[in-house]
Amino acid sequence: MITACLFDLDGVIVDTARFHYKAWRRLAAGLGFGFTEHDNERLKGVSRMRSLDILLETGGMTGRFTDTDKQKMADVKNGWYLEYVAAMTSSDVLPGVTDFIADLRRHGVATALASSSRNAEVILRRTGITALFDAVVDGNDITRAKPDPQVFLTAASRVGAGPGGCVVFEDAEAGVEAAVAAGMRCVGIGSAERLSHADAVLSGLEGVDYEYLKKAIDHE
Ligand code: B16
Ligand code: MG
Repeated sequence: MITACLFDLDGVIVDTARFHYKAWRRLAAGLGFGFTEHDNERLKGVSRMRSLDILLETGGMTGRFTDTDKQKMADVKNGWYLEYVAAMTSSDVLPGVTDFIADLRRHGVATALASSSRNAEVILRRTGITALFDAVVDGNDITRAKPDPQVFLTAASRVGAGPGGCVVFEDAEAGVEAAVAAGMRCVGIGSAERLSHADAVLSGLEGVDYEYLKKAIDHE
């Protein structure tokens, strides 16, 4: 039984991961070190301040800055990120997302956004998809970021669903871990090797509908 589907934002609904990467790489360049796409994988799904710590660790700069310096760096990165986001339109919604969510709702499945990002609302507005979700839970509503299950448990309770009836869609390892910790089923979006703890892995949501989802996660 599927009562609710909970969607991660970056990497599942929209491809903002490339904007996060561009902004973090720009910050790293300013600090004098390179930051590769491979390095960036570790930042997916985790909070802004944890991302900064991982970035500084990659550049061998752990412990070099005060908390105030780090807050300033995170603010600068976020300013650049928001400049990139300001140029987004409805064409940035990933293929299949709108049709899939509409089909879920036709079948009476509740839908919620469950993102670690504090910028989720602005991204939903820019791309015109706020109305696709019965509830929106983001980085402003939680105190513990993924891999903690808090964001998914909060989203489930907002739509009145128990964890056992929820299916999470996630592109980050930290997010899959969070879904498993919440006692929910999880569809990974991306590489099966990287997201090996998910119940099923898809390359994206294009062509996916409610019936397809039921078959994909049906292990019983
Ligand atoms: P912000 P998600 C996450 O969003 C991103 O994957 C992660 O890379 C980012 O650091 C985090 O949001 C915080 O984002 O700086 O915008 O608050 O994948 O959970 O939708
Ligand atoms: Mg993500």
